[in-house]
Amino acid sequence: MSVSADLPVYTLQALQDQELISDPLYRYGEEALHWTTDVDWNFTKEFQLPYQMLAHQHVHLLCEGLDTVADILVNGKLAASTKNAFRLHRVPIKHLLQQGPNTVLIVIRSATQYAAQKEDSYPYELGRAFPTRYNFIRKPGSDFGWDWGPGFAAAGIYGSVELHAFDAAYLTGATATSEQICEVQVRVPLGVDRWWPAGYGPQPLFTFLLTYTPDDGPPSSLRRRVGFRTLELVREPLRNSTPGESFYFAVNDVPIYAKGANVIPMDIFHSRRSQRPFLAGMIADARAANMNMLRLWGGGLPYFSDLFYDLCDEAGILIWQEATFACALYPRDGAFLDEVEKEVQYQARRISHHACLAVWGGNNEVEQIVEGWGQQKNPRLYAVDYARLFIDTVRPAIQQAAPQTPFVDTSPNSGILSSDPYVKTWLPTSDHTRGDMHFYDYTNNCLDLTKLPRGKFMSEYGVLSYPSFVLLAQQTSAEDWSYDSPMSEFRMRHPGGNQQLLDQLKMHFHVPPPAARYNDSTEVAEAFQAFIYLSQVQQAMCYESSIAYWRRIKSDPDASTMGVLYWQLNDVWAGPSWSSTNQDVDGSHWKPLHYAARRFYADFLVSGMYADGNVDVWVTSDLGTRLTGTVDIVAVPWAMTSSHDSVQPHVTTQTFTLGAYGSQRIATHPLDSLLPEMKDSHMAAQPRISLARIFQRSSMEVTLHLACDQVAVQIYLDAWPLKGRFSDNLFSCLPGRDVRLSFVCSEGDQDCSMFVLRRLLIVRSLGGTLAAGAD
Ligand code: BMA
Repeated sequence: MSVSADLPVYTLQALQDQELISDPLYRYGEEALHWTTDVDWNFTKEFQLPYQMLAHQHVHLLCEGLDTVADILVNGKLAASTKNAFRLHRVPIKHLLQQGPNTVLIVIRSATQYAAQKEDSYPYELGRAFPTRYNFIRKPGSDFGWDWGPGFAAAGIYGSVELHAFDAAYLTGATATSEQICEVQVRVPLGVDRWWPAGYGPQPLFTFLLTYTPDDGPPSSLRRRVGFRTLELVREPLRNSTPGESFYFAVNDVPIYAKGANVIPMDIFHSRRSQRPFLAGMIADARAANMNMLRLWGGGLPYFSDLFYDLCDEAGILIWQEATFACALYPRDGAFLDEVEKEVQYQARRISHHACLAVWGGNNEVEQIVEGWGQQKNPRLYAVDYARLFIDTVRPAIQQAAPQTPFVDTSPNSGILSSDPYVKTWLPTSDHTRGDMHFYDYTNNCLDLTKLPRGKFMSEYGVLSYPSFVLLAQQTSAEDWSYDSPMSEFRMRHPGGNQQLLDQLKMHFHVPPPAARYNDSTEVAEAFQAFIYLSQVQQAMCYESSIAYWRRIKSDPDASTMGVLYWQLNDVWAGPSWSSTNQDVDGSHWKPLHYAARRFYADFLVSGMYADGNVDVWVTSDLGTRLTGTVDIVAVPWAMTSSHDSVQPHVTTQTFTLGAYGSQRIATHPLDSLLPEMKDSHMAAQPRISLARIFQRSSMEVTLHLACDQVAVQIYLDAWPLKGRFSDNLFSCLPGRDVRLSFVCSEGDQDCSMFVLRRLLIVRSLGGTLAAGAD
């Protein structure tokens, strides 16, 4: 079987495009296509050699994104063998070329077979969090499957394959043709406009052109855009001799509160969604949610294209850049370390000039494996392995190219005793008094703030939810639509995830019974959609409650929390995960969490918490100016209606003055005082939410007025497949007080008329689903 395809491409993508297979993500496609991982694939290109090419001194074949283990043959002769998807392979082939027709054949070997051979021949066991052997091959680990996505371990080329003919040395940026490295120092005038992360200032960028003229050849030039700023990772003792040390980024000497998320691969096939609209779309999603930092997580393909970093420079999105290691111990034989060194050098040279680059991370959760699994087996062996790879190989390779960029050897980490020599503390990675933390709690009530660690920097935190039904329905069929269906079990990749999710939901809501309890398929589909909606509302409530808490305690000496990057921003299929955006055909589709993120990451945040009969109200600011103002604390009785004699909300107004970048509690009210006579008012049945008004504001924007006859909360609107964003979502509506919002269509060829919106509009609210007594 052979098909033709343009690069970049992956095998299954090419077969799907030629309709030789159906969507690999549909139902059990992953199982049906398992055979494709155990075979080799040939990528062949026949071409006429451009005239005069052989007149040049050198002809190189440049292969970018060759995934992964491959033999490159030119006219049937082996030119090179590669085994690293993260390197640019430069292969001299002049000696194999001929005038006229030529053939390049790239045989990509089965990644699973290769990894198995490597593991079987490795002298001792290497622990990992997932069953697949992803730690024995330099390929994105999550390609083999992860706890949020399927594993196709597909073969492909996510970059380009090009012929380069030249005589003299020329500038290449990251890799010099003959490995000569030249360093260029640029004197920057003192008052140069500084680059700032989003929310802290503008992002002025300067283009410089570097030209190199060798004695024996034509000049070559390199264009780079840079932003000037200072950036530090501040790890210093805390005030009031509080045990521990700080962990925050300071840009131009201003402490930054990092607000963002973790990024997983854009797609199961790395050739897809690497184009500008997708990358710009994801960064726009981050900016729309008031984020200023993204962590490019080390378990997938964290090395994005140059364009991605350019877009982050422009948007003021700081990058926590991780090297490609996660949740496993890795080999340390010479060949492996050599591959890693070359890979990390290449990537560090390629991206380290970007203003957005805040920190380089050596790996994701590898120390946790040393700490856990390694500790049981042979702690010294695995600690030495760890140091050989991350301290003696990865770190120097990065520091050589990016000496100015802070480095952390792992995440979560508990700090270092010294940076030169670089000596780890090896303290427990769960130590909240120093470094960054990863926090997941699948048993306790996610709204119980007493269960949250007061970490210095929460670089991972997450709660599961289901993908939006409108997208899940594209990849499943009606018989799958129940949370206890075999398909829901198949798609839930977090062990025990469905039960954990159900248990958490039961703490907060009435959960609709599973499919078996219904008579007809409509009821089954409706119940499943209600379950999905509840899982998404719960996720948004948990993140809003926890992240507002971690923002509040930034000024608390023994907490000094200075960042939250929640798990995870994006998705690779319609499956249960921690994401805030679903993957949709031509971009992303926001889950309720992403609309909530826009609120809980706002530069100025008013938040409340209930504890011991009291309601505390806080104001928190990431703005560099002093703020004064008032906050209305509105207590709304569930029984409120639109009738004139209905009980009304109780408003308490609180004034405040808040210093720059401050966070403080401005009021504490006993709950009884906030709603004296309303304590035992209960929500009536499902509130009726109606479209009071709708009109076309412009060709791309529709305005809606929603009205409700009862108090309605967690109202979620969806208009899929119409592409666009609501100006707000997951909000409350009070009877007699219409909610006005708009829907702005995304660019592109779609009918954005109010009639289409009205027809597609789905409105959900909590209504009768609240657990009895849960006021
Ligand atoms: C952390 C991450 C990922 C994982 C996530 C959710 O371990 O680093 O490996 O997907 O938690 O379990």
